[in-house]
Amino acid sequence: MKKLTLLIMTCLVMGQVQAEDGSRLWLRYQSVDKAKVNGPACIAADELRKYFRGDEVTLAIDPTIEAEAFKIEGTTISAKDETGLLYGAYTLLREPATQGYQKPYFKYRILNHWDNLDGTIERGYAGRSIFWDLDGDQPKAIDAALVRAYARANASIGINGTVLNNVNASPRILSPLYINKVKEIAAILRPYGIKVYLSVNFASPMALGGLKTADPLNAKVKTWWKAKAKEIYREIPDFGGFLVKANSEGQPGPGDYHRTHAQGANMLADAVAPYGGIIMWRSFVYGANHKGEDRVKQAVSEFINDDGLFRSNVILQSKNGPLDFQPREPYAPIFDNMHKTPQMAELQITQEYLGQSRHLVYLAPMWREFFGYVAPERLVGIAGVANIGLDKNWCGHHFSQANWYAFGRLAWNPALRSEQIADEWLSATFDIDDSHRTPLLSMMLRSREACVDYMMPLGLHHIFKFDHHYGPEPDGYIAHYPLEWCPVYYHQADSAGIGFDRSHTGTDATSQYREPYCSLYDDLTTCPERYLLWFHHVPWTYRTNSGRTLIDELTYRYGRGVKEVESFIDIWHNSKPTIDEQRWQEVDERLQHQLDNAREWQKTCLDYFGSFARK
Ligand code: GCW
Repeated sequence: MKKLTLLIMTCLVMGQVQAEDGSRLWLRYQSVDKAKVNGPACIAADELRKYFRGDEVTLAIDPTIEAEAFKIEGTTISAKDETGLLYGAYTLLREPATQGYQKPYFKYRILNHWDNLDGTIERGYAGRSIFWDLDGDQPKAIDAALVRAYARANASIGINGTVLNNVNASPRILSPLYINKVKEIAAILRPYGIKVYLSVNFASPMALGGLKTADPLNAKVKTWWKAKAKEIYREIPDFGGFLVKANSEGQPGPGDYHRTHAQGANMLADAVAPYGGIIMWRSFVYGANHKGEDRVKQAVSEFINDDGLFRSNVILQSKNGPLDFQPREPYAPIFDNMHKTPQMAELQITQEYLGQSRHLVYLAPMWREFFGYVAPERLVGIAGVANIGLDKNWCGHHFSQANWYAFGRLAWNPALRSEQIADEWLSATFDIDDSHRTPLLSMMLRSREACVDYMMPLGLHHIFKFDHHYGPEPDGYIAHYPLEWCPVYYHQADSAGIGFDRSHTGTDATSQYREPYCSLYDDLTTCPERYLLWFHHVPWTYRTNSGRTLIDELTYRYGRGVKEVESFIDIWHNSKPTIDEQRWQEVDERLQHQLDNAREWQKTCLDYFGSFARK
């Protein structure tokens, strides 16, 4: 009898202990089921009833509070509606001592999924899409439980929108079959305060509607989009709107008909305006119209004449840097040049160029750096290219979860310090005490700078292997490729020196910046070293701030990056006793791999650059 009781008890306890495979993200609350919750039945109430450690909480609807905001007084959370209550509830669960009023900083806090309808994800490194796959030629059934878990994780950090498909968009997403699927997803996300948006292919009226043109000034085209918007809103009344990649990297757009971006965007804006929808129009456009122009200048050249011409429900969405999500870029000057157009920043969570989900690189410091140049008050929102897939731990690397978390927290409050965000995330994600948390925190905070050092220090950029954007290929050159896809174009190394002259003696990209940055970057002696080779072609014998010659400084920085990763491994090994086995092992394997990669970067780049410098 005694034995049996023991067995049953053991099973009960074991049943409660969930595997630490990372699937619970930062939401590892233990259920205590003791709080009495007063107020309306809603998700906030369910979460608090289950997980709040206090005895009683009250939820109150207060119509005078702004949408999405909340107030916590004592243990009463007040908000305009259930979404505000939910944000308040997650805040209280995270920080039980929170008091006072909070509201999200940005109106639009949106994830961009580059998910294709066949289940693959462009630049996804954590498995296949959580939304899409095919069953024969039909869309596969939506996994409602998974989508709900996704919604909960996003709501817990305040994300309020999601674009469900790749910006390289298949026209099929607008077919009735897929609109129905989107409706299903929207129904799961809605109670969590998350709106759905879709990326659309500008030529959809041709591909789906059988029209001969997608010219935005053509009456039939306009009518087609209006009818499509009506059809979508009939099914999904709170649909957010469209995200558009037009005339970029082979995608169709208004330029195909000699129309401007504003003409294209406005035609779509008019279609969704009656329902309160928005158009997020991307400025990531280069190539076609700008042969020979420095690629980092092209967005400004392409869009500047459209400033002031967009409808009020169009938002221009631009990547943080002018090139393409490099480990370090100066901010994109388009943010200085569009004065009458609402703007959003597109940040990339998925680490396409920062070791993907194999390297431990915490991105909050990079995004905070960007906000140091582009003040959040100049933006109406931020979009983050998601790093989420079907992998058990959602993001491939356990520490990549921190980037999803940090994106949400910064969208809520861009003034939060990287350190605070990392600290919150670590505390919620692992069961570690202060003495073990401090070194892990230090590892996270140093990790982005380490990545810059071992990949592309001193302003180097885009010296990645062709297409997969992972390893080094500084000698990359393919004659029949566009020059702006070739690494040699970006570093310009020769026997005299290295770097891209973007000053007034070169491409004059510096002139697109506002003062003081324009002058600061233009002058070799005042250009911050972190952007040195981005803006200048510098002799090998040039003395950097440390007194070292340029080649010695590069050598020093590559070495420093590698040493940092070695130190991360030490930190991780010291933390072994406090981290659960599975996650410890999985991170450890990846750190070893990161070290091998860092050494490969160091060797490949220094051998190659040294062959010019040390001639
Ligand atoms: O970062 C680059 C990627 C492409 C991507 C493109 C874009 C979705 O390498 O895969 O396409 O930019 O942002 O449109």
